[in-house]
Amino acid sequence: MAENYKALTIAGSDTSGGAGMEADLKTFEEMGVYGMVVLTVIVAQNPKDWAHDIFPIELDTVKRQLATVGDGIGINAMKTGMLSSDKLVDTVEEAIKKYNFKNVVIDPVMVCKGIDAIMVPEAAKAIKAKLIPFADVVTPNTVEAAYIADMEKVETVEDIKEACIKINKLGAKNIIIKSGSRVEGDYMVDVLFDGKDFTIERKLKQKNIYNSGAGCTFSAAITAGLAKGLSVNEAFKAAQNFIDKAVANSFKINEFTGALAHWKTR
Ligand code: PXL
Repeated sequence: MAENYKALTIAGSDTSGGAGMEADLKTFEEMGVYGMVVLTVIVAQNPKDWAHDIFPIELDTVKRQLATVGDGIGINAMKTGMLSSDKLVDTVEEAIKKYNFKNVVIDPVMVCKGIDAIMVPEAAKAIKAKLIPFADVVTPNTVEAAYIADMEKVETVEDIKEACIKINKLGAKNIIIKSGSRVEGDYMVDVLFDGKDFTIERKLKQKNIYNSGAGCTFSAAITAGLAKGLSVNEAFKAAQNFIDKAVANSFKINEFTGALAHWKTR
């Protein structure tokens, strides 16, 4: 029998399908990994203005889902996504310890596309204190990296490197900061720091694309790579290839936003 790899996402549902656990599951599937979900919140968008409303799942329901996977199945790797309260973050921390989850990828979702204010400050504080120390890989964007590293701003490659070192000191083993479109200029950079060496990938910014859900997808692709037994460096490269194709083929879904084409590496 062929070996099967299992990955878990502890994340919210983006009803519109582009981000959150929808992006994670599509990515796991495309990368040949069996995906499972512990649902934390449901995000519904207002059809009139696309404002996001967040509906949390009961904490006990989250715990039951964690037991299903932790006690009932087992995993090769996991990631986190939207965790909208400090209690939820505590629950996830307890589960990582209790079920001894390995290959833990923390995507410290604190901001959504377009808005750079931290959504839920108590949850962000808890993610920094409780989850960053357990991370085999943490995948912040530059806004989240600035928050975690306690820096005023992260806007240049030098800032990114400084943030990586600071976040490593908090206990995260590997830090991957994706600049996306937030760093100035024609190029974007993805930086991996393993506590010793930096791997820096510079790419021309793609034009006329949508990148909603790109953060979730990138982090899910790294998780899938780790689930398959790749090293962090190999998983980083594989995730870049995956995200580049998905973004290059992104498409408009309505007057407000577009989505990635997760199937383009087939
Ligand atoms: O991209 C951040 C994100 C994560 N998770 C869910 C979301 C969003 C952004 O909309 O809806 C569920």
